[in-house]
Amino acid sequence: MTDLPTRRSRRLAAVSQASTAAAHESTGRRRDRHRGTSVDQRTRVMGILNVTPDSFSDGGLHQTYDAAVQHARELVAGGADIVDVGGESTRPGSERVPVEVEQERVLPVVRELVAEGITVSVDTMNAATAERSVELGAAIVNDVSGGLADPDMARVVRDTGAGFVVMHWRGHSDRMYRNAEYAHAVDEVRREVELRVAELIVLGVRQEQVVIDPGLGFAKQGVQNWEILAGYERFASIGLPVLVAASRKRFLDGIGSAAGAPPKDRDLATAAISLLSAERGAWGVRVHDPAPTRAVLDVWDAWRAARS
Ligand code: PMM
Repeated sequence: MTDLPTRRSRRLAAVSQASTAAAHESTGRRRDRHRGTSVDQRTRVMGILNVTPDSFSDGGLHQTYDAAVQHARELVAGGADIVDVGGESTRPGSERVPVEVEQERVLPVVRELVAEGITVSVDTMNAATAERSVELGAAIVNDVSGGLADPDMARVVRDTGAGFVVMHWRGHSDRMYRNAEYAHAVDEVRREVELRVAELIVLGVRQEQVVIDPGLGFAKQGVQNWEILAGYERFASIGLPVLVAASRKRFLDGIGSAAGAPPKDRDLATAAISLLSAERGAWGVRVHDPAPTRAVLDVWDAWRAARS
């Protein structure tokens, strides 16, 4: 932490201490026993709460405060360890929403969930939203741009000490697929993630704060997503915890469900990816419906517990 003199900075420093502890608690990590690829820790289930009118799978379903809080409780009842609250859709082609609108959507919900003792992550590309959310008690900032969309994000993460999900990103949703060109997707995504983390470390973010995410569906088309999943170990070998966020994404269409079926029919395929990710030691999986994922992870836990 830097030594900052203002009242606001002192408040941030207090938040920082609390949220660093919470982030380490929720990441299950301590500096001395951090192992990105270990399989002896439980994979966390991050339940998705989109307080948006237009997210690809659950847009409009949890748009009011009451509906959002209710759904968060359902996510926890279904087995979520963390609730990831977002107020801006990143679906392909979506436009940015004003930061005030995003904050009106997410901040009251973050406040309430924290008050209910739920571990909260805030899904935002805006530093101001991240900062307010952490002040309200969010433990983790989940930024699909890995801090690239807002030049102030690294400072907020550094000063608050929050956990930071750094996703692979090649630009905003309006040009997402134009950027999906790779000679070798795994090598290039890995290199870009590693570079982004190195930049963040230079900006003062601590390695212990970071979880990496290869960004399935973001500037990746069809089979490129499968290549990324099949290359899981290459991402894990960066040495940082990995979040896998495949839930209901388009590349799952027709696998475990009929081709063209609605996104919510992809939960079985999502759960299979959760299991394969857990088996490889993923830090967490981000899902719309925690129940099927929780079920397969419980099976995995029971399987491991019986090992002699
Ligand atoms: N995908 C979406 C939103 N946030 N965050 C992370 N870390 N990784 C993702 O792949 C990701 C994300 C896409 O929209 P959704 O909220 O409906 O899944």
